Amino acid sequence: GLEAAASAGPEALAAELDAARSRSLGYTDLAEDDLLRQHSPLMSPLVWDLAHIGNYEEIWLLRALTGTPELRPGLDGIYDAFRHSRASRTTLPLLGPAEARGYLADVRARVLDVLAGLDADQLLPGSGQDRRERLLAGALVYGMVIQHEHQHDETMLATLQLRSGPPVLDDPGTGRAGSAGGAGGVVVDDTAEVLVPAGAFTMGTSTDPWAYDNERPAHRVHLPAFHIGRFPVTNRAQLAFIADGGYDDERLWSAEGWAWRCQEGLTAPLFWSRDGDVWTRRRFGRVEPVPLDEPVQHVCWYEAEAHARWAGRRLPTEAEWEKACAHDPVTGRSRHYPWGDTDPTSEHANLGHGQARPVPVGSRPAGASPCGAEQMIGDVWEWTASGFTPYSGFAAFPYREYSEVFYPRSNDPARFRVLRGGSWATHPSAVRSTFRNWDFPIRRQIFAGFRLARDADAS
Ligand code: AVJ
Ligand code: FE
Repeated sequence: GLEAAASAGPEALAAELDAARSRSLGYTDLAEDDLLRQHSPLMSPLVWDLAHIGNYEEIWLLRALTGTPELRPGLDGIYDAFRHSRASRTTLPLLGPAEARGYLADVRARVLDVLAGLDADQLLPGSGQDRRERLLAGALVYGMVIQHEHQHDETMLATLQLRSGPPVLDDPGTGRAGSAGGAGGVVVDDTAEVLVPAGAFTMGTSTDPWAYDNERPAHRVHLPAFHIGRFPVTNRAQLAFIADGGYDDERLWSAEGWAWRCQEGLTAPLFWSRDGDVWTRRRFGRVEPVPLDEPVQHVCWYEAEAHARWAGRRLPTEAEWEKACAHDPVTGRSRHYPWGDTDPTSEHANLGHGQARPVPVGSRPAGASPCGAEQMIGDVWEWTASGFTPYSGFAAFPYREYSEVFYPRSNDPARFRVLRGGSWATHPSAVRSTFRNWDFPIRRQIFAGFRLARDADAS
């Protein structure tokens, strides 16, 4: 895992960099047209993501660490995510696929030289005060770049899911997920809840060297008792919501949600269609019946909110989600992952594209948190009720554009909603109990579902 890589020094970091690169190159091993085309106005052309990954690595692991000049002047402007909307990126003078791969390889060769010249001591957590020392402490800047590449890999998977036409990706893990019920064929109650008693817990972290600025600092949060779903909401439950007219019942939706539902004509999760009495979903170019026991994905925040209201529940706040995921009432500590502090394995969590879909609820009992919530890490990102706001004591580091520019503005108090827990497409090194993701409440192309909650004293 990442912390282990940081403490193991340069060779382990090189291996993590290499693993991320294999993934990026695997997802872009496609025909030129598939790389250059805009598969959806919501997404960049894949060749933009690819060179952006290299440009980010150049900026942080070469220029910020060693002060080297730009390798190819002009690229920063093209690959600055804030300068150009995703929809406009095909009009830029992008590097072509071969050029982009060459640029990535050039950057990486230099990065490995720099890394090999570092002293393992410089990568120890907590040493040093100047900017370069702070970037190196705990290998923070390497963690940032490795996680960044994996985040774009997940984004590229979302692009490939939006792509129309016959499949271009292998379908990993087929047959291993099982489709009927939980572990070993045991059918679980997918609407089961667990209780989280009232009390304080530690939210966020001040010590994890690879945590982003928005996860800091650690702080105590007191919460009243609440119930939370043992599992994420399943396709079975989403079908019941559909069958009960949930998409047509204005009373279940917020005003903005209803306006959006009407404008877009939403009737089911993205990629679903009805074929007579059977609901199917398109998954990376393959059409298959909707599997009842899998967590629902490709729903926006507004759909999640309407479903929760229909179920007589609500979305958990971000603090509730993190307490249910991480708080250990025996030690009083918060865990790095629900099951403890050890790195995720496939027994604990469905992460890292081991399979190209969520696994059925009940399939990862070894990953349960102390309160008994399962599949909090992996499978689907989970929408929370909370807007993306800074924790008290937040300090942007090492750059404002990772988190700070996404916080609320006075004229726009809740632009982004927080998602937690990672998806099947998230690499294990890019998620943990404290990790915060965010997106607009209308977004459905991300691998996102939700979990339900309610106050403990309400029934
Ligand atoms: C944290 C996933 C919202 O993809 O927009 C990638 C991560 N930041 N490049 C995003 C990110 C810069 C970010 N999310
Ligand atoms: Fe980026």
